[in-house]
Amino acid sequence: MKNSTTIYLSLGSNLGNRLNNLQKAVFRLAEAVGPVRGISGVYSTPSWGFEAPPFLNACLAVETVLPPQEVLGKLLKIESSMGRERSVEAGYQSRNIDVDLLYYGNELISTPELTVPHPQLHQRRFVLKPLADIAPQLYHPRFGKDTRNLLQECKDQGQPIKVSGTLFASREQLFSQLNFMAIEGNIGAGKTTLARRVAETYNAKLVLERFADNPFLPKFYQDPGRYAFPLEMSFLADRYQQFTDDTSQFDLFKSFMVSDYDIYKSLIFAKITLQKEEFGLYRKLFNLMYREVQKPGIYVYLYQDTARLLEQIKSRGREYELDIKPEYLEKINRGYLDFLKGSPQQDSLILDVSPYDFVSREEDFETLMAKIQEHIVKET
Ligand code: PH2
Ligand code: MG
Ligand code: MG
Repeated sequence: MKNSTTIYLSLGSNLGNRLNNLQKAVFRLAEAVGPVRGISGVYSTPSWGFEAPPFLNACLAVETVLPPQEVLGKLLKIESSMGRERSVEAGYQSRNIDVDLLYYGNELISTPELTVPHPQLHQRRFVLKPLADIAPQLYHPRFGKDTRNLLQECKDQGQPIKVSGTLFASREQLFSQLNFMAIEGNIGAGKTTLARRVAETYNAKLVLERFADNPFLPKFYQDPGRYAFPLEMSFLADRYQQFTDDTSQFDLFKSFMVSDYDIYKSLIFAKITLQKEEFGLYRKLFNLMYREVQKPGIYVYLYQDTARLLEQIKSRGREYELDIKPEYLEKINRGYLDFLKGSPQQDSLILDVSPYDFVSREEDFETLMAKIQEHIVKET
């Protein structure tokens, strides 16, 4: 096998969700060029060399087996796959993503397409400052100076300012910052299926609702008026106990937790199924318990249209669910959306899954994960 080389890259964005643009580029580079070995802080920098909105810039160290020309080809491909458009006009233009090759090991390269080290890196604080985070002593093979020296001698007036955002080498690491992702949704929306996929893909601990043995559920679907209160109370008691047990056991080998429910669902259902006075009593108990439970870092609500919910309920064939009416599902959906609207302190995302089939289409699963990422990775 060919020996690998460590290369250094500069990332920049001054359009759109700049932080997520940088993050997307990191993931694509890891896939197309090689493992990411170093990631600098993220800096806000005034545009250099032209009048434009400020940039976010960062630098990466990547280990690659590709030769320089192929690396360059990958960088251009990543830029265009992210929608970068290059116009023929002279000079710099604003861009959602720019990825430049700064160093390729300590090689000196000079071809019509590629100059390495990057011919202007020593004139740019937006490059040198982040580079100094990950490679302060990296030696410039042409100037015989390291990054710190270059930074000290740099005449560029634009001062990079570190921002609070962080870039991650993998989505697993990105999601693990949340500690806990709750996946919610209507009956039959695919909560469990998606939570399982997330757990498998990103090495998360899976917390699933266990309720098949609730003795009141079949009775409730037969006679809701009579069985709603004991049903909701027993759901609450079970969920509280399970949830507390499952979320308090820390698993050293997992990156974060993903659940297919949130304790709040108890209150949402109770509001629909209970009479007013019953609900008042229920809520008192709920609030006492809710204080004690772990809150998710993100709450993802899967929206699915009623026709498909009914289809999916039918195909999983739980007998007591087969008489569920569309109106009931619509009420539940309303209940969830009202809850989300009334809980601005909770970071929540409504994911419309109706155009997707994340069970059998890998690219649909990826699209949904990219949407969650985009929601999480934003400038504050
Ligand atoms: N990139 C340029 C030109 N000017 N200025 C900042 N602050 N950041 C950049 O990444 C940048 C720039 C050409 O690629
Ligand atoms: Mg550039
Ligand atoms: Mg470029």
